Amino acid sequence: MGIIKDRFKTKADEANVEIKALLKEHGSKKIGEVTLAQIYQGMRGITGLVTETSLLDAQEGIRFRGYTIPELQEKLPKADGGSEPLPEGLFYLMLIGELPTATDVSAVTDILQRRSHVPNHVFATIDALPLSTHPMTMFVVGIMALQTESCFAKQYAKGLNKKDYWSATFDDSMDLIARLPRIAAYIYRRKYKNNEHIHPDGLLDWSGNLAHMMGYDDQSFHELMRLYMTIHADHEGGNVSAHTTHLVGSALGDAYQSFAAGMNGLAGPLHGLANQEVIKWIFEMRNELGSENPSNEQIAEYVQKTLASGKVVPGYGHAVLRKTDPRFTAQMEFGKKHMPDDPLVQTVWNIYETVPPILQSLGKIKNPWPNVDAHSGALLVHYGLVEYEFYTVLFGVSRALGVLASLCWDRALGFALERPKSVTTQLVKDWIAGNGELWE
Ligand code: NMX
Ligand code: MLT
Repeated sequence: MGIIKDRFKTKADEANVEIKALLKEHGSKKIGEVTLAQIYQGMRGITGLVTETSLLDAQEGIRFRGYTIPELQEKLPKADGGSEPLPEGLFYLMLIGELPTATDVSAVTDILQRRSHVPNHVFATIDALPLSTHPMTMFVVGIMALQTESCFAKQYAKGLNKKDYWSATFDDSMDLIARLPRIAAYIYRRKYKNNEHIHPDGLLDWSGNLAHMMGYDDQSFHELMRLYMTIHADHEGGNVSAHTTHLVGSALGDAYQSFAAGMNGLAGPLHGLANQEVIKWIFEMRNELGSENPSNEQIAEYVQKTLASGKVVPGYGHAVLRKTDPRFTAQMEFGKKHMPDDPLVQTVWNIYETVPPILQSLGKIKNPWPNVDAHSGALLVHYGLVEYEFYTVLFGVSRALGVLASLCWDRALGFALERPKSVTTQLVKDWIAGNGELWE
């Protein structure tokens, strides 16, 4: 086994012993109550999953293995001459549970470079789709075409011992993460750059290489990609993409099937597609107003119009967070450092001043503050990446780091098939009338 895989196995063995003892002693303790409203309203606030890689605090935002985003920016190793963390380091942290050294990060980068070959049939499968296909559809199709390479599926078909599930899942996860930048860049160049492709550069880091293959070699864009791939990687286990990956994996779907399912979840406009929706919404507002610099009053009017037409204001609100998303703040800091005078970035900041009081005044929105998607597109547009339908693919490449690290943990900890109980409204009515129960 490789050094990273050995370390993962040691950590997983320790965790298994610890969790067994914990459940033996405390397994029957109650952790909360569930109201009827919660089961009709998206299971908000019901603790029902264990995800080791990160934890979300409603006020403070995400912590990856205990570290906030500013702490990651300070503590994780950087590329030579760079100041943003290398996402390979965050992957190591999520997988192993300890901060990596620069040598550990190089080891991850080396593994990902060595495993990055994408077989030709994957490109041919993507090529079979019409050019008008949404990039997220191409991405999912590409991932599923790659499923032919699954070690887990092949080994399971031959007869795989339960104790070895984690090992094949680990190999699949590494392979898949290594190959995603090539698939994403292929989709980008095929759809938007005349199908003219750029070879990978074996000397670059994982996200630097993605930027390079897409055709962006500005060092400050490489820095943006490193930050982008770090902050989008994980958001604990209950979000749609993480939860879906975990759910499909719980039926022993391999990493390709599980991640592709998660990516279909990310492609929804209330989840990852919101990053394209934000820029589309701002471009439409600028078009309608005929101005690149709408005033706060004009923005407020446009927001009211959006709400009056029964649409959400994209990039605002969150199912768990109750404050400005620290991922928004990290991107705002990047904007202040690299492009403080960019009119689109300034518009994003003006929207930040304008939208929260309006949403707050409606009285029903639990979080009027911006989430990660409110800012990301404007930074990409600054570097010329204006094709906003592609943005969710970038989110997806990053999200692989968190959900696949988690999938490795799911298999290593022997997590069970996920199968919650559902009920009918008739059963609810019977229960209210005093007949029967809603639980077993
Ligand atoms: N604009 C307009 N209305 C909103 C917004 C918003 N940004 N956010 C919430 N609401 C509405 C929501 O639709 C619901 O209305 P109704 O009762 O009529 O159905 C009401 O406010 C209460 O919703 P909440 O409980 O505050 O939010 P919930 O947890 O249901 O939904 C989101 C969370 C993220 C789905 C919601 O805030 C939203 O639709 N935001 C815009 C889309 C977005 O930015 N999504 C990206 C999330 C981050 N990500 O990357 O995944
Ligand atoms: C995410 O990054 O997954 C989103 O913020 C959505 C969520 O956490 O529910």
